[in-house]
Amino acid sequence: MDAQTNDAPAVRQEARPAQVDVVVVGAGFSGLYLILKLRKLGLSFRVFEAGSGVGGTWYWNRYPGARCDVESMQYSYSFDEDLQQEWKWSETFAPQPEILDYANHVADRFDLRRSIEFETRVTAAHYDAAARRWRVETDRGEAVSARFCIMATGCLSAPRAPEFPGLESFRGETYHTGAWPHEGVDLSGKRVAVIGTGSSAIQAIPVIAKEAGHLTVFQRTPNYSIPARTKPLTPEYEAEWKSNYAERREIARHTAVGNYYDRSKLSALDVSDEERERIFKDRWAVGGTRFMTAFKDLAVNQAANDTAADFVRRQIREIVKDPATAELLAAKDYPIGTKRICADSGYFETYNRPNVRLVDINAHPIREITAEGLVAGEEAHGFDVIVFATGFDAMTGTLLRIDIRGRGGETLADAWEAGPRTYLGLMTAGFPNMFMITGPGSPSVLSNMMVSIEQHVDWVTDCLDWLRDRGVEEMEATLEAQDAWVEHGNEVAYKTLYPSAASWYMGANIEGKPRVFMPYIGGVGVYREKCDAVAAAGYEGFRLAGGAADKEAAAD
Ligand code: NA7
Repeated sequence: MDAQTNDAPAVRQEARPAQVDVVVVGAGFSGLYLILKLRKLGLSFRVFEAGSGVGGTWYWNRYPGARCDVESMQYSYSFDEDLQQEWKWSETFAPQPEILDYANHVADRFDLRRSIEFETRVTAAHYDAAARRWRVETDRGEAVSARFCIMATGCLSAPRAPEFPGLESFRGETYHTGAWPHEGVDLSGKRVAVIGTGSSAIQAIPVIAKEAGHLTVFQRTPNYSIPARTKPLTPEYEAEWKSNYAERREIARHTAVGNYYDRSKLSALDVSDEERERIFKDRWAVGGTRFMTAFKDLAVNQAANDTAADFVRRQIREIVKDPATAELLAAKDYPIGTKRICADSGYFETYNRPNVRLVDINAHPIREITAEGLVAGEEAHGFDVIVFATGFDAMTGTLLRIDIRGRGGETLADAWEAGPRTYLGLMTAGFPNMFMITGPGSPSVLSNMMVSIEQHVDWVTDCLDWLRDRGVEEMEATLEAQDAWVEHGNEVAYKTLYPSAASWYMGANIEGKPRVFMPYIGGVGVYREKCDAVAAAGYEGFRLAGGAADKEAAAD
């Protein structure tokens, strides 16, 4: 029986066979679209979701101020014309509750909920090479046998909080932004600490500051942030998008990051100082992370990047009244954009409030958490609430928390000991018939996730159809194809400035995690072409076995 909550109204449930064609792990935007596509194919499948509702990232990340930094009109599915015409976004950048409403709307509109087993976490997946099937186990003690396993587990779904000594002794409340209570948290009048100044913190801090009695922010690394300047969608803007949706979506699918943006063709170094300043000012006034597309070379040329970083630092110094605080907030040690650029709503302005204080934990490290609060440097701070905005074990964390064993019992943790290795971010050698949606080695977190999710789900389900037509029972990335893809991924990454930052893209936020640049930075369009070419060539780089594949092998 599925647990039903407010998130998941009672619905008719499907039969739950112990043997299916496909197991899907996760019912976020990837899982939801997969259900639709698998139904169309007529394959049998089961879908397990740890949460009590759909929406994945947007189900869990309910912290105050949570909002998407991709524009609403583009952060949605494109697969259904009626859906994209009928859904109405309220703002240019949608707040989390509205995106969750959208996920729920999609689930209801296409009657997807009946296929999902909520509050069921997949704990293990072991491949039986003789049977060519996965045995998938859940925390409800069930085991399911599936030919294919699709990990639609998200890239930022394993929240992590540092293990500060004394944490258990704290008498107040603690929360992680990535696992925020669904009923909300009453912070009114309270003494609140926020640890971390990443994207989540930068969105949450202005909202928390307004509600809390006092807020202390503990910063390890300052972040570059651009004002989002979200505003209500005008009917004209919406109509313009909706009457050009098909064309704009198609253009977006072939761009670098999957967004329909005006990307500059100019180098930041080819224009006069005045012209550059005017262009940055325009982008700053428009708002949002498209600031980074002001010039074509901000991500690849240090001198060009310096001009953008310098511009943002100057804005911070203008906004923040206390010069010492402004200096602490002005990022200097890494190129702008190489840690994920943030989009905020009044973040830097918040430090002008009398009830907000910034503590630099490089100068005053957090030594311990106490019953009353925490000790940073020599100072004891008293708190009622500590908010951990300390991020995620990104891209690999969720997969590695599942006991995944491939051919011969090798664990995924062992296979990825030196960092994730995949072919196209879709499969890993040694783990046949296991697909990842937006896995490491694909554009994923560097792209508009909706675009990448649709591309992966379409590719994987087309592939399943193709395999079924030919009676193929097993598909596995070859080591050669995987090695070449990893090498290519590194090559393109190291042509950019990205690897120079200690970012979660590099695994640098987790102690002991291998430092490799995990997403594919070659571009969404280029990547799509590569995936399509691989499929057109009969799934080049994959070893196929069973059915027609065996006959072809025998004939060779
Ligand atoms: P992020 O971007 O990983 O930010 C986490 C923040 O927490 C960041 O400022 C970290 O500082 C800080 N942090 C992490 N560990 C510690 C310890 N031990 N002590 C103090 N501070 C710490 O996570 P978010 O949730 O904000 O955003 C994740 C993505 O979600 C975001 O990029 C968007 O794509 C959406 P650090 O920079 O590591 O020094």
